[in-house]
Amino acid sequence: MKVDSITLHRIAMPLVRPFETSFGRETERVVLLVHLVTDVGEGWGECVAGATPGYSSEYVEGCAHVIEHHLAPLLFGAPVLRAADLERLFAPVVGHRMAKAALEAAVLDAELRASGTSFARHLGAVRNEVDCGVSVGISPTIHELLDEVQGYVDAGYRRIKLKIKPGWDLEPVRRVRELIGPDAALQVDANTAYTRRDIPHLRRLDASRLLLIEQPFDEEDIASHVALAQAIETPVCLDESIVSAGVAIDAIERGATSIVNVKPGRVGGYLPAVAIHDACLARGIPVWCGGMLETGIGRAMNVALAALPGFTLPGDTSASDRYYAEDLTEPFVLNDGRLAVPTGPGSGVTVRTDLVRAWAVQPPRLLQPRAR
Ligand code: SMG
Ligand code: MG
Repeated sequence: MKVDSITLHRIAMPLVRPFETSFGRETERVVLLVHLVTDVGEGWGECVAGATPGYSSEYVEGCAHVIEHHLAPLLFGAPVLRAADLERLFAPVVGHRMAKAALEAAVLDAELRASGTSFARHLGAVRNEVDCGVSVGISPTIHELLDEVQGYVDAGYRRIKLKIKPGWDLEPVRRVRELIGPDAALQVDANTAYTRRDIPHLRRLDASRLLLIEQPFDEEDIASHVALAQAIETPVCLDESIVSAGVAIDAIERGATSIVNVKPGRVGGYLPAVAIHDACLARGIPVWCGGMLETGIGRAMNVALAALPGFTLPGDTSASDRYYAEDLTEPFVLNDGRLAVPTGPGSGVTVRTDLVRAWAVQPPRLLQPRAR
């Protein structure tokens, strides 16, 4: 394959309700989309970076810059391009995994559409639908939290994840456990809001019989996660810390994580995500698919990934209407707490270019090779 052009689209989509985590509150999602035109057809990719570097060091404008000035020239310069070669092709650019993942998704989409293969088939999916969980933000009051959770339980979600932070942890978690009953799957995500000094406090979460506690400490602080895992009964699950298969294996071997959240954007793409899945499967470590409030484009690909055999826990792969009144593709609709894995070529979904235009916050940026 040869890439003829890359168009970067910046759009903003209003969220159906604000999403608050330990690091901030979002009312809309600003999304960077990548549209490739190649000699074999077109492909779309979605970048999971946020508008600001509040969750990760990457953010929309940084990703757009590194794509335009550093990654696109590598793509245009490749004599024969294959998605499987991208990790090596992009190796001269250090980090910037979310930007790389957006391009990888678009290259994979174009390649698989051209060969008539679905993401699911290509990645190694073994299921045609996946169990879905939902991630519930920090609420202004416990009453509103319980209302929101009840709505998701009624909708059929198979697992609830609560965002926690110091001052919003033991009591909301206890009340939600009380609401949903002792057998319902419940987990928490701190997005690095605690420090090692909080271990005695976090141990008190054991009483709520959680499936796991996700990323309580700084992403570079593996040692504190080891200390917590030794002190607590609740399994510790890393998210932000896991940026590659090597880091995942190291964290597992050190006892920092006994379950892994796999997010393609965080690890540089779907193929690196499959490598982490494989490493975890080989070590008996369950994985689940994380979410970054994706539009239908990223959601389609995530749902395909979540259908691999090692994804044994429900993911943050919620239905489109949990995030958006209108999605960028045909909507993903929950059926008995599950989403169907798309079967069509590539991502299997169709991007509504009318909405890409209508929701644009900047004119599209067209990138082309200088000369061939
Ligand atoms: O896509 O449903 C979703 C969001 C899931 O909680 C979610 N993601 O750390 O796991 C996480 C957070 C990060 C998103 S904040 C931009
Ligand atoms: Mg997380």
